[in-house]
Amino acid sequence: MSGDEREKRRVGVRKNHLHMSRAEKRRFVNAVLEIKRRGIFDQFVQLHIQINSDDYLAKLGGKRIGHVNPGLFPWHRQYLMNFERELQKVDPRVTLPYWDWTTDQGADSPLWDEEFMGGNGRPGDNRVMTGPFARDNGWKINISVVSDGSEPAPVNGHYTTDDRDYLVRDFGTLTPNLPTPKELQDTLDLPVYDSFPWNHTSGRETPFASFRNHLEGYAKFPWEPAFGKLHGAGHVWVGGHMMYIGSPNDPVFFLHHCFIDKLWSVWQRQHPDVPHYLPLEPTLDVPDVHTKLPPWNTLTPGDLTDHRRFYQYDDDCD
Ligand SMILES: [Cu+2]
Repeated sequence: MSGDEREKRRVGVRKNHLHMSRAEKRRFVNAVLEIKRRGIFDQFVQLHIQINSDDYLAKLGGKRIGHVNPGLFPWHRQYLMNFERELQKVDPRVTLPYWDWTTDQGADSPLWDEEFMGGNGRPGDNRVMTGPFARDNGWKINISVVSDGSEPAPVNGHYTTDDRDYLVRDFGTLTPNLPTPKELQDTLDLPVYDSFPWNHTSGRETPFASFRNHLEGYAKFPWEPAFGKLHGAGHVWVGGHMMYIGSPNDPVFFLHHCFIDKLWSVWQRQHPDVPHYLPLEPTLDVPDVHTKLPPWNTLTPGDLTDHRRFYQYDDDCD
């Protein structure tokens, strides 16, 4: 076994949660609970709130790192890898599961089983009552924020604190449908990673030159009904905490973003001959391929483009 192979083995294979054994799912949940107990989980929530708020406030000009800019994929890739490493310090066999919401839809998915993510919020206050992340089972939200209402929540960096200490979900209320395979494929077919002005308006006009913005959900095709598709729709369909910049408070965030991360690699395989990250040259306000991504300042989008350096997906060889 080469050093490379050893490294892969250590980091492991990320699977669709539908293909994980009960034991694998239990180990994942237990590791999440343990890093929550150690205070590490909430550090990830805090970092996401800070970065996402700054990103949204700068959407029309100003430094953006992880959202509404090309850095969406590499920033979240590093964020997820750091999270996965914390889980692996608890249990080296754990890897992040992913949730393919194009085929795995509805409140009856095993995703929402009592032993895994738990279920929807109850009527009225939308408080999650079942599973490991229910307040009564010990999952306490320590850093909860909601959009302050001054702008539409999906792009609002202004927030207020929320004193509810329990996880909230509200399946399908603000958007009844999760994305379809066709909706995803139309976006995967776009051959250009991203384009000027590198924000939530990129790729809105023909020739729709922003895979990133279409997948993030702020651009749509004329035949599609609304903004907020794909990445956005996953957040909004789950509702509750997943709606806001503190969305990592809901552990399903990591399964949702793991699928987003996988989709960057699927898109790369479909478009082998185009740049897999843009911009290539220094560009105002957004990371180019050689920018070390804050706040870690260790890896660049170029370093992060090929996930196989770090881990594998279950269907990488298809
Ligand atoms: Cu995010």
